[in-house]
Amino acid sequence: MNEFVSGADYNVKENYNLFLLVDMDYFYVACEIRRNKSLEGKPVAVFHAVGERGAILTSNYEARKMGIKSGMSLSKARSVPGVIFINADMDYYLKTSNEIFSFLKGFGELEQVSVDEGFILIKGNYEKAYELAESIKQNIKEKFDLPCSIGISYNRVMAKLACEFAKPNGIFVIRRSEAQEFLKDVEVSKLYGVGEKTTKILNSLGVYKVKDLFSIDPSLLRSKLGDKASSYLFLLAKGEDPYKYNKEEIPKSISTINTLEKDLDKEEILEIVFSMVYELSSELQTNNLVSKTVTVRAVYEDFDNQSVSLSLNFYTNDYKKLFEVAKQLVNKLDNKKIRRIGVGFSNLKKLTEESLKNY
Ligand code: DCP
Ligand code: CA
Ligand code: CA
Repeated sequence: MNEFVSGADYNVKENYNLFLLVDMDYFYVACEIRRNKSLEGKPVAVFHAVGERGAILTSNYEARKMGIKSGMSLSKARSVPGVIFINADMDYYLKTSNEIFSFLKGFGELEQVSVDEGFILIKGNYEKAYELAESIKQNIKEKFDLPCSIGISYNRVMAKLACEFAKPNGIFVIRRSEAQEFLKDVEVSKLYGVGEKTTKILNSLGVYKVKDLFSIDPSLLRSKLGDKASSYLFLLAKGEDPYKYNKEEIPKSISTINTLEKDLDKEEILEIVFSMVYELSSELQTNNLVSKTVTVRAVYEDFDNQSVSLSLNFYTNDYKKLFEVAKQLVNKLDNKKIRRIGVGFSNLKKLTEESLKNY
C-alpha cells in the first residue's frame, strides 16, 4: 500500500503528500541579533552559565568559522579573541519560538519538533511546495526579522536532509525521482538519527558515504549495529522513512560516557556533565522524545563505581531542566576523584501534546 499518489501519469494533476521542514538558522544567536542590530555580521555565541563556568549553546556562522561550536566549554571558547558571548535568555527565545509557530500554523498541518523546527505537511506538487516555502521564508523575515532554512521532500527524514543542504538561509528540494541519485554521495552522518557513535562504527567499516553502505556485507553491518539499526539504516539509505512504520518503538534509554583527561573532583565535572546533558537532550529532540529519569554514573580513581538516578514528575527534553537534575545527582556522588563520568536518560516516551503541557 502506497500512501503517495504516483506522479508517473502526467495526465493526472500531481498531488503528493509533501513535507516542509522549517528550521531557524543559529536560532538563539539570531534572536539576540534581532534585538541588537549592532551584533549583525559579528561572531556571536550564546552560552548557558554553569556556576562560574559555562557552555556554548549555539553560535552564528561567523563564530563557527572561528571554531566556536555548540557544547564547547565557555572557558575554551573565550580563548578565541574577538567573539561576543551572550548569556542565554531562554524566556525571550521561547517567546519568539511560540510566536513563530503560532504563525506557521496558518500554512498547513504543523508538527513542531523542537524549539526552532517543525514540519509542515501539505498536499500538492513540488512547485507549489517551493512557492509556499518562499512565502514562509519571506514572511518570517518580514514579521520576525529572522533567517530560516526550509527542506522539502516526500517524507520527514528526506525533508530533514534537504534542510541540511538548504542551510543557511535557503530552500532545498529533494524529489522522490532524484532521491536515489542524490543520496549516493551524501555522508552517512547526515542521515536522520545517525549520530556520532554510529558514524564512527560505519567509518571503521569503510562506510563514509551512503553508496558505501551497499558495497559492504550486510551481515557485517548487522553484527556491528544490530538488526534493527541496520535495517533502519538501509531504509534511510534508500530514502525511506523507517520511523514512519515504528512510531511506537522507542529506546529504553540513551546514555553517554567519558573518560576524563585527568581525574577530577565532583565540583570540577559540572561543565562536562552539562555538555553531556546538552548532547543527549539534542538527541531526544531530534528523535522527538522526552525523558523523565536522569542517571549519573561515576567511576572513581580507585575503580569503584557509583550510579545515582532521580526522576522528575514530568517528561521533558529541555536541557536546562535535565541539567538541574544531573547537578543534584553529581552532588550526591562520593567525595573521591572521578576518572570516568556517564550520563543517561531513561523512562523515554514520544513527545505528545500531553507531554508538552508540562513543559
Ligand atoms: N538547543 C537546545 N538544546 C539542545 C540543542 C540546541 O536548546 N540540546 C538550542 C540552541 C539552538 C536551538 O536550540 O540555537 C536550535 O538548535 P539547532 O540544532 O537547530 O541549532 P541552531 O539553530 O543554533 O543552528 P543551525 O543554523 O545549524 O540550525
Ligand atoms: Ca536551527
Ligand atoms: Ca533545530
